[in-house]
This record gives sequence, structure tokens and C-alpha cells, in this order.
Amino acid sequence: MTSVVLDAARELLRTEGFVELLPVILAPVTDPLRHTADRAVIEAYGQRWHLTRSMIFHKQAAVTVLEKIFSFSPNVRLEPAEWGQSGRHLFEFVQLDLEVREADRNDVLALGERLLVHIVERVRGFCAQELTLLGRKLGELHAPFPRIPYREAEARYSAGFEDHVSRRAQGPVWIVDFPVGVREFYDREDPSRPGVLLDMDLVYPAGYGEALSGGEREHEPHRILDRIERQGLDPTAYGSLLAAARAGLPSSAGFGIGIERLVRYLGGLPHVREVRLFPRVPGEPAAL
Ligand code: ASN
Repeated sequence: MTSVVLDAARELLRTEGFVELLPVILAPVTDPLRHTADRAVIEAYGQRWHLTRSMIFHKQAAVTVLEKIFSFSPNVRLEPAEWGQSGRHLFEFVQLDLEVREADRNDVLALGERLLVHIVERVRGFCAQELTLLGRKLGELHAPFPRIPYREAEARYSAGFEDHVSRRAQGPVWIVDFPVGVREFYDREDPSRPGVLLDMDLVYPAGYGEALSGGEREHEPHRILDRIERQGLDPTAYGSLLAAARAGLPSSAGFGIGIERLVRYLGGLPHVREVRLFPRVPGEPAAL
């Protein structure tokens, strides 16, 4: 099923004019993330290299030369050992990470919907036997998916609301407009609504949880620096990003969708470990 998902994603994206990039595995700077405990770093050639936690900064730089890009990008995120039981976490996973120059959030929301609708259609067509074997009834998806602003979801279900939204939903649901304090500095703050980000998550139904994160990006150097400082991060650690922004990063929007979580949802599997032959589960030793 995973290879059908990869083929279907490539098919749609190539039809829409996207160029596939080979992934970046090591970089002087990577996604800071808001939630991850430990950093995976190696020393080589007198320098520290971060294992990619997402290709966000490379995506922003890539759209200076190519309008629409995507990559199947391996990410390493050293999450707490207890998260190994969540069903949703591997410390090495692959995300389909994409970015579009001069796009806004609505453009990439609609793209995310086309992508999921297409993948589900292909999986229903090509994986009928596997779905039967798994006892999985996978219905068609219908776009547009509903959108709930973060503050509204929080007021309705309080903290940890993504799980509530996911358990109650009949189909995928967008959560939009995250507050500035809970997300990374590269998500663009709405110039007309300070404190609110032009970003989104997609949540799968039936308790499968978070599918996708993305949004519009901060691309102007003074705004990136301001956000880095407001988050209490060290600007010198992001010197190469700031230099790229001073040289000129275009406005862009994009998202990343986790492949193992997507296949888990499509197949109705209990844990993302089932999707990989060699799963890397937080807190568990690996056989090979
Ligand atoms: N891929 C995500 C994005 O495009 C970032 C992430 O994975 N943290 O916004």
C-alpha cells in the first residue's frame, strides 16, 4: 500500500507541475520544532550537522529557483520514549514535504485536499485486496474538508483538543489559525491579525490524529529575526537562514504530510510501526 501511496502522490504532483527534489539528510541548521526534546547532531569535517527534522528551510530556499517542489524526506526526531506507545510516533519517518512559491494558505489547503482525495481513490482502486484482508472499509473522501479555528476548537474541547476533534470527526478536518506561541517561527503571522498564524494542521478522523502541518512562511529577514527573538532562540544558530532571507526568499506556502501516518490511517492499522519493515520506535531497541 505504501508504494501505491507514493506513486499516487507523485502522479498528482507531477501533473500539477511539481519538481521532485532528492532529500537533504544533514544540514548546519534544521527545523527547531516546538515539542521535540533532543537534537540528533553529528560532528564531521570540523562542523556540527543536524539530522533533518524537516526540510522547511531548504524548501523555502528551493522555491527561489523552482516554483513548485516536493521531496519524500526522511526526518529524525528524538521524541520522548513514552511516545513510542502513542501509535503515531517513529523517531525516523518520512514526510512528503512540499512548497509553492507565491502561494497562500488557501492554495495549499486546496492542494492538500486534491492530494488526499487522489491518494484515497488510488488506494481504493489498487489495494482492494489488502483493504479486505485488513478488514478496512475506506470510503471516498469529499473536499472541501471542514475548517475549525484553533481558538474555537480549544474553547470547545480544551487542551489536547486534536484528539477530541479526530475521534469525533467523520472525515479529515482542518485546524487553522494557530496562536503565535504554540508554533515555529517560520509560520507566517497574519499582518492583519497579530498573534494569529496563517497556518494549518489536518487531522484524520476516527482517532488517527494529526496528518499534516503547514502554512504560509515568514520570508522577510526582519520578520524572521523578530520571531526568532520572540521565541527566545539564538539568532546566530539561524545565521544561514537569515543570510538566505537577506539575499531574497520569495513568499511561499507549503506543508508536510507524514507517510507512515497516512498509510496507518488508510489501512486502519493500530500503530505506525506496522507501516515500516524496520521501524524506529521511541524507547524500543531495533532488531536490524
Ligand atoms: N513540513 C512542515 C511544514 O511544511 C514542517 C514540519 O514538519 N515541522 O510546515
